[in-house]
Amino acid sequence: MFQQEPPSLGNQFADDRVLRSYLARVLPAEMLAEIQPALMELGLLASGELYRLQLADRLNEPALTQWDPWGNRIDHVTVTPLWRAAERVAVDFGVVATAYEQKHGRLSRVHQCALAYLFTPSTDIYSCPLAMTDGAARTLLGSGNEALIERVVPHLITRERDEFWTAGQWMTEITGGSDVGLSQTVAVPTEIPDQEVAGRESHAADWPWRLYGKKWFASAITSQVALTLARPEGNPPGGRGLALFYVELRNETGGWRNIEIDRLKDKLGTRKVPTAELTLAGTPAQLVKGTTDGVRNIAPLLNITRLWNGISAVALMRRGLALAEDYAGRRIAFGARLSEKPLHRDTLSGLLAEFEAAFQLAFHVAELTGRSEMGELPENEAQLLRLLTPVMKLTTARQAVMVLSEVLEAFGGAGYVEDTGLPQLLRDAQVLPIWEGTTNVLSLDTLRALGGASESVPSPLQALNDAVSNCLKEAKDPELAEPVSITRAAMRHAEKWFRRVAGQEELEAGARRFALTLGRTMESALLIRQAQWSRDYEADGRSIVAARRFARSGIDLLID
Ligand code: MFK
Repeated sequence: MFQQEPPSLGNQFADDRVLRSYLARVLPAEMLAEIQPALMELGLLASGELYRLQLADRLNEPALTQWDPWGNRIDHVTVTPLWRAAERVAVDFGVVATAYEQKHGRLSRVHQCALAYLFTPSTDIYSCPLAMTDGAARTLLGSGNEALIERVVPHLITRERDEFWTAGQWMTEITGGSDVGLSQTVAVPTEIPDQEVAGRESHAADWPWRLYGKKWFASAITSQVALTLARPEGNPPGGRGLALFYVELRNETGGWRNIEIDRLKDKLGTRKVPTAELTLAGTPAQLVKGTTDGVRNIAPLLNITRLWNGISAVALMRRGLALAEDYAGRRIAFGARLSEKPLHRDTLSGLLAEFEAAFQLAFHVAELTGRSEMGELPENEAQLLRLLTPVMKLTTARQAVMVLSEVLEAFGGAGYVEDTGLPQLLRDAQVLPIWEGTTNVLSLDTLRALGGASESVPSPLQALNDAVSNCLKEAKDPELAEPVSITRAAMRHAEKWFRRVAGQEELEAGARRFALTLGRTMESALLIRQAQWSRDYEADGRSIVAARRFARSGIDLLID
């Protein structure tokens, strides 16, 4: 009887030419030598123990038990075995901590993103609570709230398993999904009896607000703490009338602090993540920073989780391609291995080019984020980071959905069959363009980052133009001449289009094509730079092939 050999994974660090070549270019050799053993170890876990557990754990899902047998409301949530293992691995490898220890200064973010990239595909989106934890740490550190920084941040960035807390983010409400300013949760000041304030007998003085409302999509509800938005009574409508609050989910005896879990969300993918619908029924809370401007104050969290979204997008693409490439060497059809079939090879190399380009952009934003966190970004590059964060998130998320859909097809029917574990890749990827800002919302954020419409080219766009030119300057190989000229033309076209439609309705109507064009243009430029480096220092022409393929695949999506 015929039995098909399944795809298998090698060490996910050792086998990843794209990651290794990138790290070799951007990291000093001593740093790479120092961090490489842990990356190897994580690459081995990702292809071995964690991957096996992921396949074995396929049918397990988190569960909510709302009542005990005796009529008490308990809202007990269990998570899957892989999730429990993933937390331990994340803490041991410092998947959040590395970015805050800053052992390697501005490159610590790149190091952390390399860990997150290796960690993500075999851990069933445990990256969600890690992204939120990272975003909360960054937000609190920037808030100037010394009491919260001292009390909370050490738990978020620790390498001690028993000390580790994850953070949640509760922004989304049924009224205000993307339009967060429509949120209806209210914050009411607590009346604190004088003697409590004086004697500190209760915790009322530590929790001067109570929150009332419903959150429609709270991130993993297993977190110890959360950042959320609510409108202090009497504040005006809109995002400016919201304030940013800090919440601890459970009291000293483990009971919920006036939080009810109405249900876990029943989603297309990311099914292992216990995202939930909540009622806040007088939840004790503290202000993080002022009584207004909640949207602006939570923005650092959004920008970090958008970086994670991009790293997750390239990590899932890489996983799909690793499996598809391995399988192509094993599967025989029409008289030969798929890897020997020109059409199959051509299909995979198109996907590889998309992945390589996306990888460069996601990690470039990590580089800029790391420099920003060290206070090393000049104004023009700070504007570039603000612009590239939404551009990168939306571009890589769309690429992930396209690539993973094709990856499933590369397995034929097996890609559509659940117990191969493959369909989960596409389902999980499909969330990437939705949460943390949809493609359209982030296209509008791209316009916001450009400072609104203006007749002249705004300086963030100039900063992007400069960044593209700097990358292209490095290309000397004649094979890169064509991609260089396509990329230059796309950048010029984007600037010209922006100037022409400034102030007109066409600007908003075309914002998505514009943002994707910026994303793909920057990806192309970065890939060209990497390809030249790889030819010069590694005598490897494979990224040149990818750069040529990517540039020809349509990077200018604007329609005049
Ligand atoms: C692997 C990852 C796993 C993730 C797991 C997720 C699980 C949880 C699921 C979710 O709930 S995901 C939901 C995430 N939701 C969003 O991302 C919201 C999407 N909507 C937006 O991003 C809108 O653009 C926004 C809510 C920000 C619009 O709100 P407003 O109130 O209309 O914004 P406005 O008035 O333009 O901006 C307010 C201020 O914030 C402005 O500053 P100023 O007050 O100084 O003028 C803006 O410049 C600033 N701002 C907005 N976005 C910013 C920002 N600043 C920096 N960076 C940004 N991204």
